[in-house]
Amino acid sequence: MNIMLIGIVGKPSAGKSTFLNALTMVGAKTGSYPFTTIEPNRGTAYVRTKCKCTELGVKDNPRNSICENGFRFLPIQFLDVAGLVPGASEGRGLGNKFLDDLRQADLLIHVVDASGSLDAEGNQVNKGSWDPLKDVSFLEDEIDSWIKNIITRDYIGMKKKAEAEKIRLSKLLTEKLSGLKISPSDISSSIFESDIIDDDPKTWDENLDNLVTIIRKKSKPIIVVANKIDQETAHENYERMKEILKKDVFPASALSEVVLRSEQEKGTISYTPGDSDFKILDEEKLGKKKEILLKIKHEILERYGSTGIQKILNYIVFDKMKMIVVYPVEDLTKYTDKDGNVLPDAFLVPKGTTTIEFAGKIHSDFAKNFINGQLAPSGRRVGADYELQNNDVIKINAAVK
Ligand SMILES: Nc1nc2c(ncn2[C@@H]2O[C@H](COP(=O)(O)OP(=O)(O)OP(=O)(O)O)[C@@H](O)[C@H]2O)c(=O)[nH]1
Ligand SMILES: [Mg+2]
Repeated sequence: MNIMLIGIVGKPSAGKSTFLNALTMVGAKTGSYPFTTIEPNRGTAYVRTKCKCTELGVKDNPRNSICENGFRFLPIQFLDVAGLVPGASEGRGLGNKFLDDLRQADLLIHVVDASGSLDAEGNQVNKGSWDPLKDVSFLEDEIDSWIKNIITRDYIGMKKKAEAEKIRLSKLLTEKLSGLKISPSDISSSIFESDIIDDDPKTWDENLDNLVTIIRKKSKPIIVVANKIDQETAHENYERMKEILKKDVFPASALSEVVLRSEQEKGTISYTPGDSDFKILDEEKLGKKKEILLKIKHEILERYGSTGIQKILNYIVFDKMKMIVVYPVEDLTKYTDKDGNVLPDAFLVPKGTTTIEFAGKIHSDFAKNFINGQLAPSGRRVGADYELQNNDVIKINAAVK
């Protein structure tokens, strides 16, 4: 089953690699100079959900995920790319290379320096002198230009081919954009929402920009992170961003999360990502760091409820992408796989996924030879079109061929 891939984007020095480290502790290189990252960094982060094991009263043996204190942590892939500067889609900075790294992303996290202390190219300027809202519109424009360039590179040829071979332009467009993880249904609904009439080329020319924006919003939704919220100039900017953008803006301090997680790893504090507090365990070993931690406690955790990092991840997966958790099993009474592992796998699938679609994701043969599904613990049989519910434990029955 494909794991969700989220791209981390933004201008140089906004804190993208720090954000990845905060989520994953992979140790990506960070620095206060632009283009610290050149080759993309990958990492795995985990969303936290209540594990089914508590409800069923069993001790589980997770394989594809982690269970801790009754919480299931499910993996999500992250890609932290090089900084984006104006004109990137035309090849400036590290240009298209970075954009091409994002082809497979399901969603983008735009890390913004909310303190307003970096110019468009990521160079330090006076604190608060740059308006971070400019970064938001600029990034959307760059992604649009990137998609549009891919289409227009061969637009005339595409139109000629459509006319000569009597193929719909939308079909050729779908082929062209298939490498960008843009689904045929996103493309057809985008065409529907624009003023394009599929077999009238003139309407395509007039509405292409609009179409590209609609496609981008559907296929690469963007969540804005108002990072460096620990800086004094950041809060006001964040409030303004929230007011103007209305949704999908979150305050965060990636650096604070990195500090908390590394102290937790050293054993000086006890802290669970997403929590609004921590406990000091070893004051002596902590030494001078105690001051920094207390500052994080008062200025970030108490003010915003958390560092923002884990909250953003959960928002993306469960609210924005509307994913649910499903546990496939072989044995309906013991909730085990064929090797006796209890609740071994927990998968994130989009809400609305049917039993047969789920079967196909586990194994293509399961979908081909599908008989029905059975829910645990009730044993209730469900058909191919049953829409899976969050926390369903299901056995797929397939004919043995
Ligand atoms: N105060 C503060 N500083 C931060 C925060 N997040 C990152 N930084 C600092 O910002 C600088 C840039 O961070 P990086 O994570 O390297 O930025 P990047 O976006 O990956 O930069 P490039 O790879 O050059 O594009 C570093 O000095 C970080 O320590 C934060 O939440 N608060
Ligand atoms: Mg970086």
